[in-house]
Amino acid sequence: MREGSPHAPVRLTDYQPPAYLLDTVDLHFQLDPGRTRVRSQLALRPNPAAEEAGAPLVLHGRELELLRLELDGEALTRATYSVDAERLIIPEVPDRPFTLTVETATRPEANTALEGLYTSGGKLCTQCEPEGFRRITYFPDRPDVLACYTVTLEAEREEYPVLLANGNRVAAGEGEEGRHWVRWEDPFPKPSYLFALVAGDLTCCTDRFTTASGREVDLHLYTEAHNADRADHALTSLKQAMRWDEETYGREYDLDLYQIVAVDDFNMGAMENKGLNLFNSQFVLARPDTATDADYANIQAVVGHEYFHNWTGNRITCRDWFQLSLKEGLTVFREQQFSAAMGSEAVARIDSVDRLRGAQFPEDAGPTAHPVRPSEYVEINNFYTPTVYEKGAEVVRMLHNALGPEGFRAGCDRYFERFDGRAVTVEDFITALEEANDRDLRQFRRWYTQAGTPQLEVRSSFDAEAGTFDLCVRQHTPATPDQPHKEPVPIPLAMGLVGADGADLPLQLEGESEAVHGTRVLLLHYEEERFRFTGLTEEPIPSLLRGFSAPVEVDYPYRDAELAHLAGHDGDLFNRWEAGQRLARTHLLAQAEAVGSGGEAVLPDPLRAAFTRLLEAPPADAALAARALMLPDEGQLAEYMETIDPDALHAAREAARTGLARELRDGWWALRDRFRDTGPYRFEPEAVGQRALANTALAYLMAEPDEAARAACMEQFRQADNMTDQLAALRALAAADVPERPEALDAFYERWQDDPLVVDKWLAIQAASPLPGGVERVQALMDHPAFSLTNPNKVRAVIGAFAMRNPAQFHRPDGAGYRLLADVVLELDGRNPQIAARLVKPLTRWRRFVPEREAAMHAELERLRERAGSPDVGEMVDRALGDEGEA
Ligand code: 0A1
Ligand code: ZN
Repeated sequence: MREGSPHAPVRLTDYQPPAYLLDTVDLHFQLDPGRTRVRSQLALRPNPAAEEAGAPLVLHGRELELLRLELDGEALTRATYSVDAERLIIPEVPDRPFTLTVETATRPEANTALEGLYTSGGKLCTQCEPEGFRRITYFPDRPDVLACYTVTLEAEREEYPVLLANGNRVAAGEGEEGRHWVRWEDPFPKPSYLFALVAGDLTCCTDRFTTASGREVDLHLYTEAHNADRADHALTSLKQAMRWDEETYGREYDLDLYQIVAVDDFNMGAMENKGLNLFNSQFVLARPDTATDADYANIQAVVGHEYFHNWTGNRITCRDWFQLSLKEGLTVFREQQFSAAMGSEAVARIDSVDRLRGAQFPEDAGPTAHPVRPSEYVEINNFYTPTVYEKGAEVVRMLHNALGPEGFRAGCDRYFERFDGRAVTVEDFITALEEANDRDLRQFRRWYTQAGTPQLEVRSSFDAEAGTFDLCVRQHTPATPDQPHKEPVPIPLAMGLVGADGADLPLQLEGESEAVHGTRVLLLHYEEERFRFTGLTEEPIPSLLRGFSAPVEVDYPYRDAELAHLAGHDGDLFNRWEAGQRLARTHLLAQAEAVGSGGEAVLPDPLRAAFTRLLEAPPADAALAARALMLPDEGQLAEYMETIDPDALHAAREAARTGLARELRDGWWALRDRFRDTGPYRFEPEAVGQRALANTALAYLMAEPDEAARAACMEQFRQADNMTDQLAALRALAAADVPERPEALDAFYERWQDDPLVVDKWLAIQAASPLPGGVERVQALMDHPAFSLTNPNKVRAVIGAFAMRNPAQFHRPDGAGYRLLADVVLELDGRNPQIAARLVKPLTRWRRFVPEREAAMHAELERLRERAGSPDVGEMVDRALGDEGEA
């Protein structure tokens, strides 16, 4: 049980430069899964920039066995240092360069937290960001201490024929008793969080890349032998990313070797360790029959993301963890640009905005809201959030749009030049942009320090006689924890005025001598601003926030006909999609309200009309068409309800979905027939879009599963030569109460039971199925031999899918869903607190729900507060309970 609040927060304002600098690190690992010995030699010297001279030397360390400690070759006696659960402190060290030798032991096999050195599927591997290195040896484990590493790995040859670390392989040899060793040298100074090693029996898939300046880079992707035929797509993606970064940012890769290793047990998606990326196998392995289009797209994005970190994160790193978004926001933005360049720009934008609104907007509106650059934390692992990543990327995007592509590139050039090899702050990045563009971005900095999603209230009036159209725009950011009062932020509002024929009208503001054609950006600075457009001969429809030009919520009283017009004609493809979503949202919320007051939900007429039009003339880009034909999900709709009633929302959405299925049946069949056959599997935008469209049609047909639909679905399930189509059929069957359901689920498991990544899909589909009995289904899945609490992918597939993608079942009125989630959190709390803490998230929004759900969620949070021991879960629960948490 946690007593009071034993974990003191770390504050940005307490930052102090390190008292000692590190020039080189020489590490020697005697690898063994049971007990690994680590000898470390640190070449240290006092930091001339330190606040005080002669400060104690503080090294971090956790769960380590200390075997030896020497300073300049002399053993330190017990009286000359102190050591506790978190730190080793040597109060007196020389006032000149000195060498510290530390020998420690750790137990990789017993490491269930998957931070530091651990085992995964017979391999030994590491995860050091953010504070995992301190579980390997005593060390100044902070990102502003950079050093050059030499690493010698020694292990049994038979079990661990492959020994990898960062940088270049410089030597190797035989040891005694069947052991061997390999030495690696990384010429680039790096912080400890970018250290990595891997030891195991791995197959190497190779490729090559010639950089723009003509250097040859070896690309090595390591997998287990049976997965060697799943490496092609990741290697292709890596080469695309390398080329793209050269062309777009002028950034070349800097080592002669780039290594990627796939591991099955991984807390996150992937990790950008210098020259040796570690990937959750989910984000690297793909073959058409085992991976879906979504997997292919994710792999391309994540491979790109980790590669882009080489400059934004590794060459230039973060001074402290408050600056996390300096590397993550910027890298997600670069990843988004890359994904857009590899496919359809509008679709890429829709998908990233969907992620932002699905996860970040709710976070920003709840008790765990925090600024892109937080000012304090208890457990930094809790701050790898949608706000730091996705909102951080939106802030960089606004800077990009404000400066223009050339200005932004010039600013980035300046940033790379000025700060290469250093650990810096968000402030340094913005200053580089300002200087290169001779611009003042002072007000812009607020986006980093102020939490909450700004609400833009836009009102208009048209004066036919004068030919003027007035827009009044007010911004307001709701209060968030610890930030009751908000300042206005600069908001680039990209907009256009759409005429009756669907074309953009000329935009001429009062006082301007010329009109602008197409989109223009109104830069908002104040709480309220007014704009008068002149020279209009017809009443326009405003198309606001084109391309989602800022991470804000727009409130404008659109009429149905206006939204329908925009959905059909807006020149901005993002807003064309957005108009359809807004129309659907308005009506689904109205239906939910009706259900809440005892009525019955129906398919609203404007929705039927909109879908009829879409089915008659779908947008030319099939992927875009597929997204336009999807109703906003319950999670997103919930955000717009005053008080969330999950049952009413589910009933309203189901009524619309089944209504569309029933009433537009011929249209769905025709759509499916038209786009079904995409030939042999290829991951290309057009084929991906067509599969998405045909499978959207199948999902609607299965929403009202008559015999023909069931037969077609089963046929697709059996005949599909790719996982995208097979899984789409299985998902539709798993969501329907039809006799084919168990048959298909069993056949799928039978076929794929030896393939963990495919089994994850099988688990997730069942956990996310809205059919009644969700809690019992999840309990049964947890008892299934395929499930394991020690593998984060399995936990995410079952518990994550249930709690985050199955609102109808998770929010069961008796609270059984909440209880189940809290039970799992408690089981994981002592083993893998990072994963446990992430699962608390859905409960943190308890205050938004109807009273009985609110009470049931609250009760589970109280139980967690009583029983959970980790600071990770403790911090999440305390924040969720707010003031009550401090009692
Ligand atoms: N820097 C990685 C994300 C990451 C963070 C923490 C991890 O383990 C605790 C692992 C990966 C990225 O942004 O890709
Ligand atoms: Zn990242």
